Amino acid sequence: MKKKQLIALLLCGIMAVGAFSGCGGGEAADSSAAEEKTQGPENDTIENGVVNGVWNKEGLPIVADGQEFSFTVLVDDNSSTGEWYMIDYLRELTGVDITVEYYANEVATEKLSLALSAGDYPEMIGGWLLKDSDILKYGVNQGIFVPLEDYIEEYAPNIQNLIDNVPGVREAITAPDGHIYSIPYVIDAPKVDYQISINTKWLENLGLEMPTTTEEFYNVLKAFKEQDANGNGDPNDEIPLSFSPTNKNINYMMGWFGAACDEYGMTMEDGEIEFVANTEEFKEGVKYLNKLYSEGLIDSEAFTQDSSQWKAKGGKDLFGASMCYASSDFMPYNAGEVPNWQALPVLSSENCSDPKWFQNSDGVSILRTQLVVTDKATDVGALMRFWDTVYDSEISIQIQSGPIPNVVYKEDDGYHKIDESTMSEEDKEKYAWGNLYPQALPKNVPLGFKLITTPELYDEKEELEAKYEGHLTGTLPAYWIPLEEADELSEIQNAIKEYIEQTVAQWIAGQKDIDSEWDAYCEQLNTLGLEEYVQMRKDTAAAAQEAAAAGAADDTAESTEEAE
Ligand SMILES: [Ca+2]
Repeated sequence: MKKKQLIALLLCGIMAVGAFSGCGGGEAADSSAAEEKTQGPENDTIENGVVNGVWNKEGLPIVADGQEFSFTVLVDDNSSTGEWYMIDYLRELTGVDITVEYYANEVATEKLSLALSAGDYPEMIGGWLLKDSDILKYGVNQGIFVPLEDYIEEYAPNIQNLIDNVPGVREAITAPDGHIYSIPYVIDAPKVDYQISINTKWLENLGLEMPTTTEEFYNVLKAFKEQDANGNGDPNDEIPLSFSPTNKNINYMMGWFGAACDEYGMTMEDGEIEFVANTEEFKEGVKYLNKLYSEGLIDSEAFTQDSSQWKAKGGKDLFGASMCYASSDFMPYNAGEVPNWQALPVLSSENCSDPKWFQNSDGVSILRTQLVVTDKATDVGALMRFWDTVYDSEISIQIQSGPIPNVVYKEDDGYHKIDESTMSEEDKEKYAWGNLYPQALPKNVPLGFKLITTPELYDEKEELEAKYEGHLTGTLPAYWIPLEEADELSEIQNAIKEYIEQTVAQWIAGQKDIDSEWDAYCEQLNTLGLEEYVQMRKDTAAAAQEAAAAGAADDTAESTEEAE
């Protein structure tokens, strides 16, 4: 570390002890950050394939004969023992002595915040501890987090492969200054996170067709309410429609009327970012749900229940339909079984023949705050080689599913799970998911990977995606809230979300009248800062794409000038 930077950090630490004053953004920190960015793999010495006299540029083990290399990563994890089977395995395989400093999430977050302000933090930080704003503050502004792109390119082909070949990764992880401060964690994600699932057994019991329009859905829910749809002899215990308490996602249903959006009212329309929670289409959707509610077709506890209440009712076969991640959330089924539940089609309505459902992802989630290197690291290249070993797909599969051959075995058609009944209780515990690896840390399970189990587990999302094809909004682009406005804009963002949520719930439940209050609602959104917020989303999305494009073009060029 540069001497000047060390002094800046020490001063910071002293200031932080004296008062909780903000640290950084100052001149000293900024200039040392720029200096740090001129460092890179070109400063490493390589002799006979050994880098900096300590580690092998290629192959395993990583640490050269007779040498030592160690580092510490701080992570949130709930392990009771601090023992992870695959961490031990990686130590042996690489020769790198990794120390995992772990605490439960809230404790770890607090420890990290104190450590950063005191200047006493480990070489790496991982898991769910950092936010976007931390990357901006400690990476872009203060240079405490180290730019990794050159090291990745030089020493980490598995990681570089994700950046180069998975669409959207480079855009998502490139910070506004064009640098990459984190190792990307790329995982499979369903295109649709929340859906309405409908009870096909109830449809069958009452001789009803799967509804395809809002009018048909209304009639089905009415039949569910009026008849003994679950067939238990009581015609009055049916709850036609409920919502998962964790994510009601009421705004997704507005897509039946032409205004599908997320909790902030944002969506994609013809490739453009738009706010639609103040449109006539949105209003029509709220009125439809109000009609369902007023006729007793929506769970009277929809806005108050907790997860256990929701699951208890679902488990007793009281739901005809529910917003959920998957029906197995409230009505579990075993491998080999097909549930009596299917995704409700994207419904068309009187004024909307091209209905949409909100699209959560393009099939992958790209997490960009899951693993960073700090300026305490003595040899960033060695760290990248360690994580590149973790990112070997077969090692990541074992991190995810269990070691080969103890739990997983490979055949020509892929990776299989061994028959669990042949495992001892001791092994089941030893190879349990949370005992394999601190699973908040990233890994690189190949996209689309499925561990083959016998019998097969039914995939609800597969059925959903086939049905929703052609009806998805497209995904909102990644963005960084500008650091200097982060507090203000985060506040606006939260205020808009809460206001929409609260008002819509009151309208649906009939506590307030939408027709007489609609104009005031639109007005209040503007007062909260809607225009400024939407402009920021549009600007930052464009900026994120530009930064990534510049980063890609810069790959082979010197990046030192840019950092000045
Ligand atoms: Ca009944």
